[in-house]
Amino acid sequence: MKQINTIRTVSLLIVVIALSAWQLPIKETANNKKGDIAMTQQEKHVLPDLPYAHDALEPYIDKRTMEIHHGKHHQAYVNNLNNAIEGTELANMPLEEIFKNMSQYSAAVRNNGGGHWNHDLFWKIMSPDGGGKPSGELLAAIESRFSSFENFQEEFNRAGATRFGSGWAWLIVDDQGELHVTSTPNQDNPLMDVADVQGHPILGVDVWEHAYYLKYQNRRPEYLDNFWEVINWDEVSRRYQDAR
Ligand code: MN3
Repeated sequence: MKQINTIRTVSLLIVVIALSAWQLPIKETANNKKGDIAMTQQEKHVLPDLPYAHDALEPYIDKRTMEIHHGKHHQAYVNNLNNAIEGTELANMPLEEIFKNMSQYSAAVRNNGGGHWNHDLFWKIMSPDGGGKPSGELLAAIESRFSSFENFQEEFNRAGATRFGSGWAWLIVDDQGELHVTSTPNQDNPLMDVADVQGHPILGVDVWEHAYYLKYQNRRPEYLDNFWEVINWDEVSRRYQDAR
């Protein structure tokens, strides 16, 4: 019995010593690690899920384009953005805040921050149940600003078709609540202080070749015509109300 007690005590001691020896350095590492992980989780931007299947926008936007566009291009913007802001003051700043002073930051933050934000909007303002026209206040505002919905479509398509090289066409709401059609090069957007025309985007179309080339090749205007078939007007209207 005494022997068992001694063994028990010795074993317990060994366990306690082992634990404290193990815990001290581990605890420190664990704290550091935990800190890093927690910060990292806070800092990291993540690729949003598509709100529909890759083939859901067929026949207007093909499955393969959606797979590459979302899974490769958008993912790359997210990864490169995270790399560009890691350990900087921008790591915990919302993109919209960064855009306000975009001219002060690097091209990597501008291209990849814009790329992430723009595509996040793009996936959401499309839907397999989209198309048609908006209704209510947004339709009234479009008709009042552009004379008719058809005129607005023409102006928007023209903005997309005439944007030289890569970029985006937008419908934005300015500080006075007025609608404007505009376009930006590369991954810029109208929230950025570098944009010629600034405002809050409520609708945007990606006119980079990667958005349409597999299905439409060089026929950007045809892609733009078909884009209207997948616009999620409920989401655009929601953004219109938010922006005002
Ligand atoms: Mn794109």
